[in-house]
Amino acid sequence: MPEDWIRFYLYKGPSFVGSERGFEEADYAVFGVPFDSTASYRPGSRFAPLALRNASEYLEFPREDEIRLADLGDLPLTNDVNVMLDRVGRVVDEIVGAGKVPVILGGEHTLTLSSASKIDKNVALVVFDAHLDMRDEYMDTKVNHATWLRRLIESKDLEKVLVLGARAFIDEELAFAEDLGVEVVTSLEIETNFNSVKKKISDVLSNFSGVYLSLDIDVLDPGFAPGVSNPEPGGISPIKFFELVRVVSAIGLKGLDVVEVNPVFDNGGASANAVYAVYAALLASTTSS
Ligand SMILES: [Mn+2]
Repeated sequence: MPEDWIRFYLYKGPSFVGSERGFEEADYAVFGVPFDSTASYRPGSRFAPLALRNASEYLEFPREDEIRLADLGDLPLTNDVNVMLDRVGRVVDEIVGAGKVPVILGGEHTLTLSSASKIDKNVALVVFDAHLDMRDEYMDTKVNHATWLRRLIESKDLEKVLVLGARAFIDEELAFAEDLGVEVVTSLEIETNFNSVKKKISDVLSNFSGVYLSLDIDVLDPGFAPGVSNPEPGGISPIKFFELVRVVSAIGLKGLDVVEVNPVFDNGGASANAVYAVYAALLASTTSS
């Protein structure tokens, strides 16, 4: 090929964990969703897919070659939440249809309403998040980053939903969670009772054939991860986060997303922790199967 010199001398920009693997050779298919149009406090998570790729190229990961992933690129920009959800669903369908696991780089949390709706029976939904995202309505809209989990539960019969690290919610959300059997583990429980929480999570998930894992990086304390759109004090530490991610992912990942990183407010901590959590999840899922 006459253009070989272009690939030899020049670099087209970061890919997730430096992957140059094609879709056919991958077990995990990564794509970005640069969308933050329903942001209520600090917009900017649309810049996260690029920031996560950038951070991922500078971190070092033992055994990263065991994780066979392809970075497919980003969805095109849109300001319409329904268009974004439709595109996420179409791409997830293609990836799952090819027998691969989707790994989604958000963007705001709303995207999970579409990706997690593709969950099969006997797959648990596990969400790490400071928030419950189960409001009925927020800032005059029904579909946004603060309501998506309620919309998902209303539209799909999920066998098990676990929310880990929660600490910021209103009474209406807690009541909805209790009524629908959503299990909520607070950040206080994780920080003060770590070993029993860890055992409880692995006991609950042992009955399932797989997990869809949604990682909202605001689950971490803002001291570790300041660059998120809605920082909430009193969060968990990275070491405990990675360990719980490992325990959950060892069940077998059927899908994963990492959301709410906001590079506009980040000092690098949120991006690096997000990438490391994804790496911990993929390695645990790969080596347990
Ligand atoms: Mn959140």
